[in-house]
Amino acid sequence: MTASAIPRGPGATAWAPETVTDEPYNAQTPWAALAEPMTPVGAFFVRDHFGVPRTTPQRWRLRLGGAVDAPFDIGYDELLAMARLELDVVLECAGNGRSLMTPRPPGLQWDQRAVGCAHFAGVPFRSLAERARIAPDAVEVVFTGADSGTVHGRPVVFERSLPLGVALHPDTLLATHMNGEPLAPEHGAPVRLVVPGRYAVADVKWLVGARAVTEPFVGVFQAEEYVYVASRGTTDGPVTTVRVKSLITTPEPDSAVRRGTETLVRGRAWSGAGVAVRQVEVRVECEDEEGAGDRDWRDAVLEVPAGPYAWTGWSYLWTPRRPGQYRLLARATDEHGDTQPPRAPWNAQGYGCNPVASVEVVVV
Ligand SMILES: Nc1nc2c(c(=O)[nH]1)N[C@H]1C(S)=C(S)[C@@H](COP(=O)(O)O)O[C@H]1N2
Ligand SMILES: [Mo]
Repeated sequence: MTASAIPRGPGATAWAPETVTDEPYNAQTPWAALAEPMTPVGAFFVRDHFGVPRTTPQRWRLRLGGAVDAPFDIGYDELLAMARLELDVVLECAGNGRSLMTPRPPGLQWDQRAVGCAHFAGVPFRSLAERARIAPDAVEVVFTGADSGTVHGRPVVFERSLPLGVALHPDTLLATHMNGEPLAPEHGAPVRLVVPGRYAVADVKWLVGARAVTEPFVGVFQAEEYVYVASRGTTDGPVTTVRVKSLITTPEPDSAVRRGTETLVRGRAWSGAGVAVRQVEVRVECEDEEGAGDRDWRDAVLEVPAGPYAWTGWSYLWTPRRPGQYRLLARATDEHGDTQPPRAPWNAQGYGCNPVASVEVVVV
């Protein structure tokens, strides 16, 4: 998918994300926008911990330092002049779907829509790291945002680290553009990190610093928040790779479908770290009448994704026979054989919630 295929112009401003909290501003992607192959910027979910720090491309500088031989600063124009890379990437908040967990963990009560897929353009971080010459004993790179605030009563700057191998991956991007436009303020203008296939907390917005470190970083957003705690079925530790997941985008939840009408059930599926979606299955359950629904899982038709880090569109043709209350279920499996579990794998902070997708509709 190219940036030019993204609907823009007057219609683009009609999109607005659905507010979850006002201060700081957090919002999820509306259902209609999730039906688009690339999520319009104006509809893309927003996750801010401290609010938007304002800067301009003219004033912006990025400092590369820490355990490096040749620390340096770089400005926006110089960054734009470097060799560029374009990638379609799914961004998903690690807390996406938290409201589906029982008992409900504290935190933002996202439903399933703290997710979007966009076309990013920028410069691989690796190009800058080569110039700085990272020391041989460095183990991680800490990325610093321009935003700060108070967490657990302590002053904190937004910082996250990546293992050296991930930071230096050729697709780890210092993004300047999203869907063909310079980054919007709420999405990290002028430069943010985009780490394909990792939960989006890795994608530090309003990036102003990157420093190599010789000991693992233990900042608040690394070692206290965005950590699996008391996980059922998985080991504890910081959130990393995105888990395989799907979303049913049409019909929308609680909508009405006509009996006897061919209905195209549609959705999206994705997994982490460039791992392809191999299969999406759909199941239709009727809640009113025993046996009226189709209790088997059936294969959906997969579209070809725009790239290794983009989501996969899928569809399934359904003709409801009887009126009643129905539940549509979707289950994605990736090429590693990982599949969505029937129930959310619970953990205390509510991360990595990837149960089978479900939508309730009424057949009239
Ligand atoms: N500097 C900074 N970067 C940040 C955050 C933040 O609060 N400050 N939030 C992170 C989280 S938790 C997510 S899910 C993504 C959300 O990116 P978006 O708002 O562009 O959708 O940004 C990440 N990068
Ligand atoms: Mo997030």
